[in-house]
Amino acid sequence: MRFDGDSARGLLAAAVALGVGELAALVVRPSASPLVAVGGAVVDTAPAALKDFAIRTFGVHDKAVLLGCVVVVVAVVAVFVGRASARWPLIAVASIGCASTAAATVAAGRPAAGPLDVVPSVVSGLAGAAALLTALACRGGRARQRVFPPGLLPEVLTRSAPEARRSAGRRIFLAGSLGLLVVAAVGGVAGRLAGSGRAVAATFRLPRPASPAKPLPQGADLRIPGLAPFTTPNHDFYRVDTALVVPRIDPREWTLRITGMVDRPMEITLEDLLARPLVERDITLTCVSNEVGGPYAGHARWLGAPLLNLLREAGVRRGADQLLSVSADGFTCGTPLAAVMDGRDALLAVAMNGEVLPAEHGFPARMVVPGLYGYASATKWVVDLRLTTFAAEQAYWVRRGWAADGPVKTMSRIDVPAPLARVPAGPVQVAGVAWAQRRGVAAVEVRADDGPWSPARLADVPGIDTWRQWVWTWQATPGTHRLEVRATDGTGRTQQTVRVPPFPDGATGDHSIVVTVP
Ligand SMILES: Nc1nc2c(c(=O)[nH]1)N[C@H]1C(S)=C(S)[C@@H](COP(=O)(O)O)O[C@H]1N2
Ligand SMILES: [Mo]
Repeated sequence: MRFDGDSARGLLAAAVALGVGELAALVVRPSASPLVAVGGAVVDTAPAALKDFAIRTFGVHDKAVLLGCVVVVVAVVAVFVGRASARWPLIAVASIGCASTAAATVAAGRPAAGPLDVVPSVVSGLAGAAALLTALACRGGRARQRVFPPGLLPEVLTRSAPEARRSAGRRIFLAGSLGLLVVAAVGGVAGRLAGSGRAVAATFRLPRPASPAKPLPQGADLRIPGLAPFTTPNHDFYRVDTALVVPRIDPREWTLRITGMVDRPMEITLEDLLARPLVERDITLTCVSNEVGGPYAGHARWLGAPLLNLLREAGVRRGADQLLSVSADGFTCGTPLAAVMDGRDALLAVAMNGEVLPAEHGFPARMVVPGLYGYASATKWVVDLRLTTFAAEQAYWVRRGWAADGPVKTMSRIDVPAPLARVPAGPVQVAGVAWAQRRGVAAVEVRADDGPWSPARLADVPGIDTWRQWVWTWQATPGTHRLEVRATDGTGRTQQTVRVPPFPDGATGDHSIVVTVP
């Protein structure tokens, strides 16, 4: 296919449409942008295997990659529309209309969408069509005559004008479109940045915990370079969610409803929540999508209200077995009620490592339940707690085939040396983390080249709900070697060595790395 003026016209129209759509979304609602709405719908409808692949391959960049793909698809379609526009201008305009209507429909159907959410898509379509028609008019020739009856266009754009004035008109159009594009691009980016600043502006003071966490034991952090620190700083904490745009919630307007199978439905404000006795606990959070040796695990000290007390106040009815939590962007999580009520530190958290929750991690409030993977327990931007049954309602990932219950599997990981590192001969520190929330890590063993297992030295831990650092000294000899780790939990069970992928209930298998000793 040749790239020519027709294709360029299509691309220009698409770029103007997308840019204007972003700009309009700034005024309406960031997630109402046609790009974000369609991207979000793709996320929600994509098959589980594809999502699994995206998380595995692109990691935290999965969202950028997805939006990039949507833009590429739009660009390809735009080239075809541009090429068709010379012969069939009305069909080209109609297809822009269809695309914009489709985007508007998708935007209106997104969770938490209001009636205004169609506006960015509609405005975007109008801008795209206007850009295409103007470009056609500038081009002149037969296509122009077919779309524009004589006398409709400004004289500078028409044949009757002298060539010099006509090309001046074309230049004005080109400059105008480029100007619009720059405004839209700059406005879009600046708006998104301003949006991130807004949440920081409206924040709140954290109360003191009624029940502070025990100080971390001296030896919790082995402080080995390259080893994940015991407490993960907030800005390094992994992020996994379906939100293409981070929800920005005004804490003054936030409320949490407790409904469903309860005797006394409740609605509490953030002020109510902060006035309750809050507890502070050390809990390690892990993601079911984490591959063996993967990075989706982090540790933080959380401050929050025990869910148990809240639910007791609401009065859970007999028969309920699922706590369905709903986030401001429509994501849902199904937590076994038994896990929330069995006395573990299931929290409605407002702070992470001494700071209000970062926007990316659920500001102003999220759930944290030790021992369950995040998809089944850790709803960020939570606004609804619905008491229900597993038989009656399925949560977001369960509808997509993931297990309804999500207990964390015992897992261990080698952080140092790095995979494929070159290490000197002689004693080498091999170190990493292991986790088995709710059961605790009782032992970690390491071996080289399928030799005998040796016990690693375990760091101290504050309890059974956190990960545990470990270190082992290996006598390295020249050659290429494979180092392998496995953990045993507090019940005496050693982690499953059979390799299974994350879908549908979490990966298993021993982590191993290969290193070279010169
Ligand atoms: N609203 C919302 N909450 C969510 C998710 C999500 O997609 N949306 N993902 C869950 C998953 S799969 C995990 S592993 C944890 C990750 O929490 P983090 O991003 O703070 O590390 O959040 C959970 N809470
Ligand atoms: Mo997850």
